[in-house]
Amino acid sequence: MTLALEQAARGLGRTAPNPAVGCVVVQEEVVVGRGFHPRAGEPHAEVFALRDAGERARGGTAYVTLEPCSHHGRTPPCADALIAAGVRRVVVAALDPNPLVAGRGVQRLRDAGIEVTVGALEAQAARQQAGFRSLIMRGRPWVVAKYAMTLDGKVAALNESNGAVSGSQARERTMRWRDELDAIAVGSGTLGLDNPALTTRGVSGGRDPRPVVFDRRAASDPQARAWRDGAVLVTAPDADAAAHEGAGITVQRAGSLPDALSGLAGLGISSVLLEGGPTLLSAFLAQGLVDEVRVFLSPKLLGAGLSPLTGPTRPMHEAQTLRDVTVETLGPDVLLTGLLQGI
Ligand code: AOF
Ligand code: ZN
Repeated sequence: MTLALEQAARGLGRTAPNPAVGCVVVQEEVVVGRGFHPRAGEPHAEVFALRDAGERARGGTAYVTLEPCSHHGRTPPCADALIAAGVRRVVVAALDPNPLVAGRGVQRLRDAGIEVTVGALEAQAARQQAGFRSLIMRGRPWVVAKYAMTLDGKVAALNESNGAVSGSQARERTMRWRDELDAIAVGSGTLGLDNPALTTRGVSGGRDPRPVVFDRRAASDPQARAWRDGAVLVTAPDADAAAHEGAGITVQRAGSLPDALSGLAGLGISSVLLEGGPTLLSAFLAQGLVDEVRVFLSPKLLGAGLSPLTGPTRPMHEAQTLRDVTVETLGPDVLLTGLLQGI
């Protein structure tokens, strides 16, 4: 299943609104087929793995990171493909929450006499499929907040916006996330101060996330670097966005952040990397709209500086506390991640 998850990861950032799914076919303890879902509309992971395995799939075991589908969508049911290939056993990481599947895939396999096990590396799979699961179960994208701060908790020096906080390995990791998530979001403040490109750089075979700019008044410069193909302006229902519309930018009107997120879901965006700044992040956090946090801590001290959040303050016993925390060192920096919502 670890190999299947690695296969699935190759589709991250490319499959929305579908999940990234991987499949590995094993015959007598030898891997004979590998596959992953490359993008919505193309065949599912099982089809590629079965093609790769050919006749060697007969009597073998298929490891799939998501329950094989039982419905005719843009592609025919994977459960039927596994049955036709003569697979003897199927190991599934996570059930498919899609109401069109939801257990029917497993049932179909069992009805055909195939032995099915569910739950292998389920937590890892669910986290990998967080965007898809969030779209299906909540009608909004999975939101990952990312920032880098100094040891004294500052994201920037005062009156300076472009000084990098963390080192090159942290930067490489951030670029990988940009490659893996559907969209990257910033507030109008960050757009105005930094004029960020919001692209993926230095990742081989990488692709850029869709830029999303939260700008309630539609006052941001329509010539800013972020406004490339596919960019989205999220603005108030009554804002004058004529200049942005004229520049070919997709304008998403919303009266609240939850509405904005449903709007992004409607555009097929299943995951969002929230990259700045403090005002936008504070608003998302205050409304319980951040699902996952990824923070780099760098061994630097600034004294006075900009905090990652603007408030409001909470008493310690009401602090928003991450679960499933991981800690990793990246050169001199520490990466801490955790969840604020379940998947
Ligand atoms: C699988 N294997 O690799 C994926 C699955 O429109 P379609 O035909 O692509 O179907 C999309 C649905 O299929 C999607 O919402 C999810 O329920 C499932 N995705 N299933 O067996 C795969 N990507
Ligand atoms: Zn399928």
